[in-house]
Amino acid sequence: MWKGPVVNRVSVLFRFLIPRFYDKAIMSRKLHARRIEGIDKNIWVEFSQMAADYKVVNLGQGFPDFSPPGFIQEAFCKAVNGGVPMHQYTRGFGHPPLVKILAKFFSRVVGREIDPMEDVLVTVGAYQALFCTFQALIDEGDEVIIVEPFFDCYQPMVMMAGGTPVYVPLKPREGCGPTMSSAQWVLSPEELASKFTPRTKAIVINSPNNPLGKVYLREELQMIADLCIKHDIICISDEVYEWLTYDGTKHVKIASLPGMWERTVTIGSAGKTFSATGWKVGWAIGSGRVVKHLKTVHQNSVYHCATAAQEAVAVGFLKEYDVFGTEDSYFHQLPVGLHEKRLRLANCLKSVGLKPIIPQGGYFMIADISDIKVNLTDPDTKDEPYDFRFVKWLIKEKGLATIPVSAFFSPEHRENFQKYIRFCFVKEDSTLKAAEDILRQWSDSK
Ligand code: IK2
Repeated sequence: MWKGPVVNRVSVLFRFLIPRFYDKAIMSRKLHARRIEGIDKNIWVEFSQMAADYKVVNLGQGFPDFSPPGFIQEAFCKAVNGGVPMHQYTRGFGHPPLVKILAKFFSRVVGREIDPMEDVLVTVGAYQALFCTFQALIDEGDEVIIVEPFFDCYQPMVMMAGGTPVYVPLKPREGCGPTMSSAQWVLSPEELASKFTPRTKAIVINSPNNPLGKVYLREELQMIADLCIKHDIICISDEVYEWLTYDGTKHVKIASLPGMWERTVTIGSAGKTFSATGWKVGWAIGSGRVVKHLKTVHQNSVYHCATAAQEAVAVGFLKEYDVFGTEDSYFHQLPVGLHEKRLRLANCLKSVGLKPIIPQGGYFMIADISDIKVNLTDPDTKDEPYDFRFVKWLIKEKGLATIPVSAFFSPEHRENFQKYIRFCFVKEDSTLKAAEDILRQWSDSK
């Protein structure tokens, strides 16, 4: 006979004989922390699942459906076969070979000496670099200016840190012709200036921008930099698509402008850089005075990223350092290949009556769907924004996955941006062809 304490026996009986009652009894207290209230929805979770469930042609989430370049795959294999140290912990703030080459590489780009041990933090993708930045720098009551449209995670991350997002939109200039470019979407300097208050702690910018593809000009960055300096705030600059620009557009690092190094955290991603999004290696680079606080969050949360993946990324950057600016560089080859895909997608979208906005950078294209008439009758989606309903219909009825653009806007402004959907073009030509076939067949059947 079981001899446990009476309380335990009663508890076990209670638990196994009356499970429903027991569950209710323990679940009646509030389980979740306040910081996660209202941020449980996530477009990547929702739409990636739908794309998988419906076995679609996937121009949704931003990942290449082709292999990374051979040299980086070989580097990974070599790392994995490289003996015991490659399978064990390395330095928590970044594998030494990786932080050294990141510092060397970006010293050249930013035009100043970057200290590998002080100024660089390696993270689990750019996502974790963003998380560490917001957690380390934003306090309860701080305001963070976010430029719309924005990569969706900025908003929940600011809120989780206790901050308040304050939005300022990029808007299309008046009188744009029928073919619009992301260059025509601009910030109003007056509107931006009006968002600064004594509580403003930081601004988040993203160039090239996801989803619009806007690449900020030096003058636009200078205007933002002047405000950052005037109001003594931090600039969080998400530059994960920094090598992907088209038609001669140049990406400029805001950290390279006078007075900005000390107050800028620049976020990067090896996943985007080397077409290996599953490796989840990213980084934050900035003055050691700022980055040391990100390290505090990192050491108390993730602590360490996969050693072999970091080793491979280091080898990739070492190679790129030597060929930088030449045709042998992957940072040259990838945008050259994507330029063709971008034109191809734009032509196809136009031919079926969608109005694409031609991106200057990145690997997404948004298109205006307002001229396409579709009878959206699914009762399950009736309370959702129009673009969400449209994208779900396109997945279910036509087998093509895209992403609704209102997800990249604040709840306050979402309503005004329900007429766009986002296409990802970092895909094999065969995938783009399959998407074209779907769109053309649909267009012919109307
Ligand atoms: N910052 C931006 C601007 C990103 O686009 C991403 C990755 N986005 O990919 C999903 C999509 O838009 O389809 C990140 C940060 C995160 O990058 P990483 O994968 O390195 O964490």
